[in-house]
Amino acid sequence: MSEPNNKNSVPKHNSSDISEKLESFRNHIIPASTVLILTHDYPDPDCLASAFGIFHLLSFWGIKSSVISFGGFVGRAENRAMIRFLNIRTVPFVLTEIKDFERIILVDSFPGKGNVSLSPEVPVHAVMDHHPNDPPPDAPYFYDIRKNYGATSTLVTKYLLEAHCPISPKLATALFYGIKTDTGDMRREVSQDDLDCYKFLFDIMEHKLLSKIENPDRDVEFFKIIHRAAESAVSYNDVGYTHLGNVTTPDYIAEMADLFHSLEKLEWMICSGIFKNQIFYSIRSKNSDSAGTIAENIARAFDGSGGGHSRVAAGRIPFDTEPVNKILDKFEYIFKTKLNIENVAEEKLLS
Ligand SMILES: [Mn+2]
Repeated sequence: MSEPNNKNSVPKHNSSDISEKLESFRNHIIPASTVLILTHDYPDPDCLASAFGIFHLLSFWGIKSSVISFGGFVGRAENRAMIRFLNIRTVPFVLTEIKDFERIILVDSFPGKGNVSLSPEVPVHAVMDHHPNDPPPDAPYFYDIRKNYGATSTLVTKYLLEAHCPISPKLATALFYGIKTDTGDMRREVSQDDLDCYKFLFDIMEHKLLSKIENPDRDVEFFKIIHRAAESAVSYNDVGYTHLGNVTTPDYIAEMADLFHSLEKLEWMICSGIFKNQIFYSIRSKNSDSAGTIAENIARAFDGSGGGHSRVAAGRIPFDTEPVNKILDKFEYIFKTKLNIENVAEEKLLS
């Protein structure tokens, strides 16, 4: 496996733009010697790979002490395998001391969103994301937000290449997997840059490791969750919905949304579950451009947090003050209204 030193096969799009951004990013971070790289709370492969890439870039620039951290934990078996096989070292957010870090970088997430365990008053220094968020015009931090990108890993790959930072086979595997999962194997929201980086990384990654990551050993709980999801799944025309009850990791909610969404008759799939006094939900759509907006509107009705992309979105709703069943009823009522199915009869999804 060789390291990509020549840039002939490297995506050229917006390279001047990337070079300015890279310079600005560097100026915002250097000369710090301690950096916290933070992702959203229940990290997916795209944010893990992005953080891993930034970690490598910072160490290439001579920063000795940077730490990848997130507030929740990694529940999905594939993502646990990714961390294990690619040696991505992370530190739980509760074990970090903010004051120990001179700089804070958010990847694949945005300041003030409810899915990052950083108090809104703590200043961040850099934000790299592809979610549809707009920083205030006077934002004091560096930001590079590419709403047209399918993955933050694409942006990070371009930074690494522009900086001439070596990309090891393990790092390439992480970034490739980040792009692969966030674009649904190039199925949705893909830019030319995503595709170019995907092809570029394909040639230097470790394919056997990727196969191990994508086919991990699973615990019994996973199969019990599938059973539970299948038993409680209902449909309203082409909208599927299943509520998982209490789950041991919120990742199950996204996983079951993905799995059941592949059912041929469904356009939409919504999955909810309860974790730590919150209702987590995931929304999937095959053709619409409004999953993110719907997730955000639902969250707003409850003082929760939510959002995402046009076809993949999620959110969470706290229920400290009211009984969970009441909140769940209201949650169902709101998503039915948003999808114009409030008068459609409920059927068992798998009957
Ligand atoms: Mn992402």
